[in-house]
Amino acid sequence: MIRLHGYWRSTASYRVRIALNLKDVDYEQATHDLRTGAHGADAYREIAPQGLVPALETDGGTFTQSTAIMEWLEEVYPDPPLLPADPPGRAQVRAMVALVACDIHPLNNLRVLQSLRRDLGAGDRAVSEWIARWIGEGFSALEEQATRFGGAFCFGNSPSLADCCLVPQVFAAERFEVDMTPYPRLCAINARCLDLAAFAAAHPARQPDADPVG
Ligand SMILES: N[C@@H](CCC(=O)N[C@@H](CS)C(=O)NCC(=O)O)C(=O)O
Repeated sequence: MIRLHGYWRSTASYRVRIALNLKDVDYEQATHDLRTGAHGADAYREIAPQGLVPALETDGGTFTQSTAIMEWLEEVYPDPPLLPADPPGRAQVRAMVALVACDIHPLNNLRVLQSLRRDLGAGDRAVSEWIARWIGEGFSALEEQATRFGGAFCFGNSPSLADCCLVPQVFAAERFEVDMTPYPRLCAINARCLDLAAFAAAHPARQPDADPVG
């Protein structure tokens, strides 16, 4: 049994959905609506003490933090590999993962944006500039790293954990209307990924808890 606790529009959950799909692992989903604060419920904190999504319940334990979950998947389901075989390659992929997961995403997630508005009095324009700044700084560096180490994908010519992080972050950038034209390589990799069934099936709009279109 594998149950992914997530939310359709959560980019950290989206990362894990991609990795599960790439490894062809069956899973069920439990949704926690971030808009209503459902992720803060006591019952969910029993599963995930931080009250954040995603969390992965498995027969081998319950795990939190999307990057730890993806590394667990890599160890338990090694095929296909989402990390290169050689240590330098693995370090480069993990650096790209950290760039997105540690240096972009935390600055733009829901509770930080809520705090900017509520605690610091930021208005819509200031919040938009904040989001664009941190995504822009991160994507500028990631564009360069993907140029140095990438081919068809962020690293080399097969999908890796770096792509599992890139695609959801591009989704967020587009949702927040960040200009993506300075990052042609990231845009090309994102498009190539979304052509693959594993990435397409993980897209927020295709999740059972997604808002109906229209
Ligand atoms: N570092 C964590 C981040 C988890 C996280 O912030 N998840 C977001 C959704 S993408 C969340 O639960 N946000 C709720 C909130 O900020 O209140 C991970 O990679 O799993």
